[in-house]
This record gives sequence, structure tokens and C-alpha cells, in this order.
Amino acid sequence: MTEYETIIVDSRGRVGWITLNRPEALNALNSQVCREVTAAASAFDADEGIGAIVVTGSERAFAAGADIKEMESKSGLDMLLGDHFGGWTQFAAVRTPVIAAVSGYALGGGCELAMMCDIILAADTAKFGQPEITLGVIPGMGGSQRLVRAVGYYKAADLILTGRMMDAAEAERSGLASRVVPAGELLAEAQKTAEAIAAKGLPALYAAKAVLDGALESSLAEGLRLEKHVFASLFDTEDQKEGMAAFREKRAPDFQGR
Ligand code: CO8
Repeated sequence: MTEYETIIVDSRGRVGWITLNRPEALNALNSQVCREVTAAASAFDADEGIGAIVVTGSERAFAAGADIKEMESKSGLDMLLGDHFGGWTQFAAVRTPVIAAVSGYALGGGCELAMMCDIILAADTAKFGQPEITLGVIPGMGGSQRLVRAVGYYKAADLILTGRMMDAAEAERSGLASRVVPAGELLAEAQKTAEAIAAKGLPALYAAKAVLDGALESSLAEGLRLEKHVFASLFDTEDQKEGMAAFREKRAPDFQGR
């Protein structure tokens, strides 16, 4: 397996784990973290033995944002030409479902990384926020767009304009956290949820993620057209025959990912 310096990568059954590991900087996301997370996620995505990915941090911080010390001296031109966003776009495009297991701070780029995932499981200690305004900038890894879609304009504006943090309960109420669990149960719950996903057939998982993405990116009419075609295409898979036969025969399905 590839050697990484800023993340720990392992697989547990059909679940790929990416653990951010820069404790000295509360898992701040520098360009090396971006390269490594993207490479690890792409490798899991290319592996048919993996049906779900979990991204997590430490108890204290999922990630406290993009690395301020790395960005501080950059010019606008550096930011533009460096295409710092490009790597994260690649991460957000993986076909495999991704769960963010968030404990502690998920701020700025950390909150934005969580929002690039499909499910956000939050420990009751989680704190979400987009504090970039306090640094004289704005969210730059998709936060201004994804947060509005996740929690609506007024809650997003409250967070982005004040830079305040919200706790896990508020995040769940607002629709950002899919679920909140006690901190001590976060990783086990993430593995359990990921296993439940990974037990499904890959064609249907990829299809489900594609139409979910479509819902965020298109009008209702376009999204419904996309769903209709993707739904129909799944009837050419063995998994569809197996899933429906298993239902009729009152047994658990045995998906082959075909
Ligand atoms: N970048 C770099 N280092 C950080 C960061 C960060 N985002 N956050 C924490 N650290 C470092 C601290 O500097 C400190 O290091 P040192 O011990 O060497 O001084 C260490 O982590 C521990 O942090 P604190 O001592 O500050 O810990 P506290 O418990 O006192 O505070 C906080 C925790 C509240 C999380 C505090 O660290 C904090 O406010 N951090 C910054 C949060 C923030 O502003 N995040 C947004 C960053 S900007 C951003 O994310 C833009 C995204 C768009 C990027 C687009 C490019 C693609």
C-alpha cells in the first residue's frame, strides 16, 4: 500500500478508512493532505472490493480548516494558478459513497470537506463553522454553495457572515449532520453504516450517488429525467435480478456488483 505522511489509510472488510493525521495542526488541510486524501480515495474508488469510504479525523478535530500558515503569504494569482481547489474537486467526484465521521472541529475547509461526503455522522462533540470571514476571506472549497444547499440561505448566511460555530445538535436540526451519536460510538457507528452501504451492489450505489448529485446540480425536471434513465439502466444488472428475487424468496440478497 502507498506510504502517506499526513493520513492513515486502512481497509476494514469492504470499507476504506482515511484518517487525517496532522495532530499538531488540528488536521489543517495543506496541499499534501489534499494530494494524499485524493490519491487514497481514488485508489479505494478503483477497488471493487471497497463499497464505502469513511473519512475521519481525531477526537479533537475532524479538520480545523485549510492550512492558514500555508496560505498566508499567497497572492490572488498564486491561489488561482496553483489550482488548490482542483484536488478537492477530484475527491468530491469519487463514485463510492463517502461518510464523514466528524468529532471536534470541522471548520472552514474541514466543514467543506465533510460537505463533499455523502453522509455526515457527527459526534455530540462536533463543532461546524465557516470562520473564513474572521480571516478576511470567504469559504473557498465549496462552502458558500454546498452550505446553502445543505441548510438553506438564512442559516448559511448566519454562519458565513458571523463566522460562528454551531454544535452537533444545531447541525442536525439544520440538516447538515445526517445523525448525531455519542462521541465514544462515532467510529463504530461509521463502520456499521459503511458496512450497510458496502453490502449493496456497486452498480446501484454508483447510480444512487450519481442521481443524488444530480439533485443538487439540476432543475427538478432535469433531475427527474436523469433518475428515469439511471433507474432503467439498473434493470440490466444481475444485482437487480438478485435483489428482487431475494425479496420474493424472503431471503437476504447476495449482490455480486454486476
Ligand atoms: N491552519 C493552520 N494551523 C492551524 C489551523 C489551521 N486552519 N487550525 C489550528 N492550527 C494550529 C494552530 O496554529 C496551533 O498550532 P501551534 O501550536 O503551532 O500554534 C495548533 O493547530 C492548535 O491550535 P490552537 O492552539 O489554536 O487550538 P485551540 O484549541 O486554542 O483552538 C481552534 C482551536 C478554535 C480550532 C483554533 O485553532 C482556530 O480557530 N483555528 C482556525 C480555524 C479557522 O479559521 N479555519 C478556517 C481556515 S481558512 C479555510 O479553511 C479556507 C478554506 C478554503 C481554502 C481554499 C484553498 C483550496
